[in-house]
Amino acid sequence: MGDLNEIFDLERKTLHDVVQRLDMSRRDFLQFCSTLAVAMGLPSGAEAAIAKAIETAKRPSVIWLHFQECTGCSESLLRAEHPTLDKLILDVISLDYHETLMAAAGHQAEAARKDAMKANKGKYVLVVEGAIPVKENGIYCKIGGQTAIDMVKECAADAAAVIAIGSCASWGGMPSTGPNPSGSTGLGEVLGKPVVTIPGCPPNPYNFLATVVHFLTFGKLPEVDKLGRPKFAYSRLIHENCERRAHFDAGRFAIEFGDSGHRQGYCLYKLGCKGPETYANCPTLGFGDAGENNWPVGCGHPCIGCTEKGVGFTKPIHQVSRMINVAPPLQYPRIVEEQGQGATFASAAALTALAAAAAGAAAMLTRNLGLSHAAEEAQRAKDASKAKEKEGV
Ligand code: FSX
Ligand code: SF4
Ligand code: F3S
Repeated sequence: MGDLNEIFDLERKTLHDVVQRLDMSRRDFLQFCSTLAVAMGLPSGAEAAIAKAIETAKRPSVIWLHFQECTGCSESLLRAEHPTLDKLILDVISLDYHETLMAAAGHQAEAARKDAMKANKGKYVLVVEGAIPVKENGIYCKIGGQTAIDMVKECAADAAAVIAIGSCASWGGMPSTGPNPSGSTGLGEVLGKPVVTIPGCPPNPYNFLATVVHFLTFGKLPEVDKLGRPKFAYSRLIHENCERRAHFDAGRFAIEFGDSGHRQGYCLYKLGCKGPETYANCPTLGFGDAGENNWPVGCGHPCIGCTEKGVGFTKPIHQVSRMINVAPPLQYPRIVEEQGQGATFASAAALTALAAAAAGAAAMLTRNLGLSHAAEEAQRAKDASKAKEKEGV
């Protein structure tokens, strides 16, 4: 790690240069480096190493390919404000080929790609956006007469690092939704080896930036989970960090869009929120630099599980989520017994019976949550009358 004081030294020409080019104050630049360090879960002092890498490291050449997608990944990057993408292109990466952003077209564009590959052989970063169709030898997606399959294999052969950006490139995403007529799939499957994936539709631009800066700072890509996702961004369930979690725990749910629960910001579980089975840092990072709570659930829409293979674009949006590791409590004990209603043997027995029923039916909690409110109330009444029967009332 570098020495923070060295980086903070205003007299250093390089830092002065970099903040000039980024059009940021020195304080904002260092704050940007700290934010990235925190986002990556790096220890204190890492911000200095990041600042130094951005300041001095040679910008890696990036070749960015587009296949079956909506260009939302690039769009979300263009919405990153601190710093903006154009400044990042100049100062952090050298974007040598990007069909949407480059001025060149046709043969000129293809020549730019080949030149960048040749000049940076073994050193460039390949970023792939969009799914790759594999049916009929990949004829459903061609660029310059070359199939996506061939182009991606050609570009990956001499890349120093390969990153799949967005859910489409990570595992097929939206284009792979059934019946998937073109056989759309993810980059790793086509290359036959694991790649770093930054899923999300679109992905959070800071997760991509942090991954690239990690490569720049440490010369390697960050640690990933079994699906290739950087652990710093995808190791926690959305449900664990959601601001509506207290409502979930308290059993307060929006039942319909626009109902009073929805308007009061209650939990969206019963509207099909997939936060309980989706790993991503959306609640903590937010999107679009538009202030707090700017993420799907924060805006009142259930998470559709866009970062999660087998959930996003696979499960119906209204279907209730699988609970991976957190079941909501069915009830809490009263802290203070109500006045004049001391516990009797009969009520203690009833509580024991209820507790046993609750414990034995832990798996049913999840199922119960999927029931409509009316059905749930009916279920509760039934359980209560059963308990009374046992009590002999
Ligand atoms: Fe779109 Fe990217 Fe979704 Fe896919 O993002 S935002 S369809 S993940 O490949 O352009
Ligand atoms: Fe948040 Fe969704 Fe979990 Fe409710 S179910 S707490 S809205 S992530
Ligand atoms: Fe996607 Fe859910 Fe985050 S829909 S953007 S993973 S909140």
